[in-house]
Amino acid sequence: MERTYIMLKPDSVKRRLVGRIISRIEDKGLNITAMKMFKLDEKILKEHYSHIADQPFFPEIVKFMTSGPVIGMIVEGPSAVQQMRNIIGATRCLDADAGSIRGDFAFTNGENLIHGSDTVENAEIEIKRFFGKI
Ligand code: IDP
Ligand code: MG
Repeated sequence: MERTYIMLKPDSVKRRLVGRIISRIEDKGLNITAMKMFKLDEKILKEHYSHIADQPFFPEIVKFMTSGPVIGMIVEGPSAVQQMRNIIGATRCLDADAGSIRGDFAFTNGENLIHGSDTVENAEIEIKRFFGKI
């Protein structure tokens, strides 16, 4: 079964949207098979976000992503990676379709509530990064 790494960002927790976001994942028919709440540090963010680490907005992302706890999850199901990307919506809030998590709840490009792996290969790398061997 395909699996993906999902992470509810600090704004999901602060805005008390965790329950509603998890409901959307469950409503879709996907299974949450692991979940934990923890805090990120700059070192792991530089790994996880290596593709944007040289962007001018990266220091703000670090500040945001370390501003409170996140909730990491493994989500499983057929085509879990793409199903979750569809539920999450586009990165930029103005591009995210209504009905997607970001389309319905996010109003900035940085604070966009939720991370989902973009490929099956990256999902396995991210699961290993945040959950170890599981
Ligand atoms: P994704 O989360 O949709 O996969 P990525 O391109 O992987 O998008 O970027 C990772 C995260 O970096 C985004 O979710 C967002 O929080 C932040 N980010 C990306 N592009 C911008 C931008 O142009 N301005 C501010 N933050 C951004
Ligand atoms: Mg990404």
